[in-house]
Amino acid sequence: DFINLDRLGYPDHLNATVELVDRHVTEGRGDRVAVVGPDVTWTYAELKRQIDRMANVLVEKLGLVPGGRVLLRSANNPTKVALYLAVIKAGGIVVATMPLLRARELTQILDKARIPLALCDAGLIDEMAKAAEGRTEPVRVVTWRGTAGGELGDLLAGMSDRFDPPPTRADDPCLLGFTSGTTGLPKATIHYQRDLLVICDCYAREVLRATPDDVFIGSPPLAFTFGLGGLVLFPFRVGARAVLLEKAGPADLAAGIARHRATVLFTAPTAYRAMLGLIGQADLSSLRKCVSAGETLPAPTFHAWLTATGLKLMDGIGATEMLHIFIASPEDEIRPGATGKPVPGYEARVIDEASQPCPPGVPGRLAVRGPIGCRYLADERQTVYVKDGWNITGDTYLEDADGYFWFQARNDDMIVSAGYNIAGPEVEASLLAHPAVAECGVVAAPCPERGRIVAAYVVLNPGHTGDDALTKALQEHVKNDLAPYKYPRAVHYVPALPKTESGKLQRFALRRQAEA
Ligand code: 3SK
Repeated sequence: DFINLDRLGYPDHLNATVELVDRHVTEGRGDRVAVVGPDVTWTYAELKRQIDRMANVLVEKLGLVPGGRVLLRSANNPTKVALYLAVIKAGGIVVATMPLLRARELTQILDKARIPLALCDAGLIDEMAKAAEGRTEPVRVVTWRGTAGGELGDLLAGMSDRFDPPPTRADDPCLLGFTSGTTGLPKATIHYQRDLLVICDCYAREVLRATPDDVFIGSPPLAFTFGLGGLVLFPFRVGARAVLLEKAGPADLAAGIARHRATVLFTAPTAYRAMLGLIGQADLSSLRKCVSAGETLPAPTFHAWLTATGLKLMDGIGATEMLHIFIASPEDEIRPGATGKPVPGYEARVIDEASQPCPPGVPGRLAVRGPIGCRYLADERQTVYVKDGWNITGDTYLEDADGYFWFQARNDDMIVSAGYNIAGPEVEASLLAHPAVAECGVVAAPCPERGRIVAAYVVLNPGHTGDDALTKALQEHVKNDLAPYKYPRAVHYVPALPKTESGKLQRFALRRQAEA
C-alpha cells in the first residue's frame, strides 16, 4: 500500500523520535529552541533529556513494552509533546485524546484500543477516572501537574536522562488516530513510525516548504493529526520552533502570533474569519504561511484574508486515515476556491458509483492513495473505505481540466430538493459573502412539497438583526449568486453553531434540528 517510498529512502529500522529530536542534538543543533509552552521553553537538547527521562519511567516503572498502548489526555503543552515522543521512542503506541472528551467517549477508546495505561493532566482527571472505573481490563492512570509535576513528577525523580531505544522497525505501529465520525462508534487508524516522517517529507517539505527559522503556532489539538503534524512533526523535522497554546481561541492565537513572532499558522477557516476582526489589535506581520484545513475554505474567506494580511491561505484536505494533508497547493499555484492538487507522493481521483474515474468537471467520490495506507484497527468498515489500495473519502469533489480538485460537499451534505442536487457548503460560501453573516451551516429540512428544502442556520455579525427583511435580503443574495433553486427557503438565526472539538461544523446536529 505504499508508493514512492524508495524515493523517500527510509531504512528498514528507524525511530521517529530519534529522527525528529535526537538527530538535531547529535548534529550540533541541540541549543536551538524546540518548543515553547505557557510556562517553559525547551531547546532540542532539553527536550531530548525530558523525553529520555520519561521513556525510562514508562519502561522501568510503568511496564511499557514495545507495542504497548498508552492513552494521553491533556491540552497542547510541552509535557504532552515529550510524553508523546517518549512513548514512540520506547516502541509504544500513542493514543492521544481530545481534552474535552467525556467519560463515555474515553471508555469507547479504552475498549476499542484495549489500553492498559493512561497519562492524564491532573486538571482533566474526573472524566478519565470515571472511564477507568469498573473496567474488566484494568487501566492504570498516572496524572501530572504543570510541567511534569504531580504523580509523574514523583516517578521522574532520579531517573536517568539517557534512554537507549529498542530497535524499532519503520513499519512498527506507533500511533492510533481516532476519527470522531459524525455518528456511531469511532474508528481507530493505525500509523507506523515511518508515517510520522512521510507527512513531513511530502506535505511540509514539498508544499509548505518549512525552514529551520520558522516558528509554528496554531489551534488544533495534538490529538487531531492536523495539529500533531502542524505543531510538532513539521517544526521538529526541520529543527524549527513550535509554540504550544493551551487555550487557542482566535484572540489567543492572534496574541500568541504577535508575542512569539510566529511565521507559520495552522488553523481552520472559522478561526481565520474570526481573526479578521482582530487584525488591528494584534501584530500579525511576522506570519509568512497560513494553512487552512479541517473544513472547506470558501473563496470569500481566502480573499478577505489576502486583503487583510497580504497572505494567501493555503487550503488543504487531509484525513486521520492518511495522517495529514494529501491535496493542497504551494502558494504560487493556489487557485482560490479549489483545495489544490495532490501532494507530491499521493494520487487522487474522482470516481463514480462503479468506482470508475469521472471525466473532468463531473462530481464524484474522492479517492486517494499514497505513501501512507489506511488501516483501521479491527474494523469491518476497512472494506467499505479501502478498495484496491485506494482510500475512499467521505467527500464529493470534482477535478478540473488542469488537475485542481474542487470540494463539492461531504457525501452526506448533498441536499436533494425538488430533484435538484444542492451542495450545502456551496450555499454556505455564498451566504458568508454577505456582510451580515459571521458563520453559517446549511442542511436539508423536510418539506411536504419539495421533499427537502435548503435550510440555513446563521450566526450574525454584530449590528445586524435577524428579521424578515434580512431573511429576504439573504435569499436574494444567494439567488443572485448561485442558481436560484439553491437559495435557502428557511433561514434560522442562532447564537452559535454546533462544532466538534477540532472546530468542524457538526452538520449532523443541525440536520437533527432541521428534522425536529
Ligand atoms: O482535513 C482534515 O480534516 C484533516 C484531517 C486529519 C489530518 C489533517 C487534516 C487536514
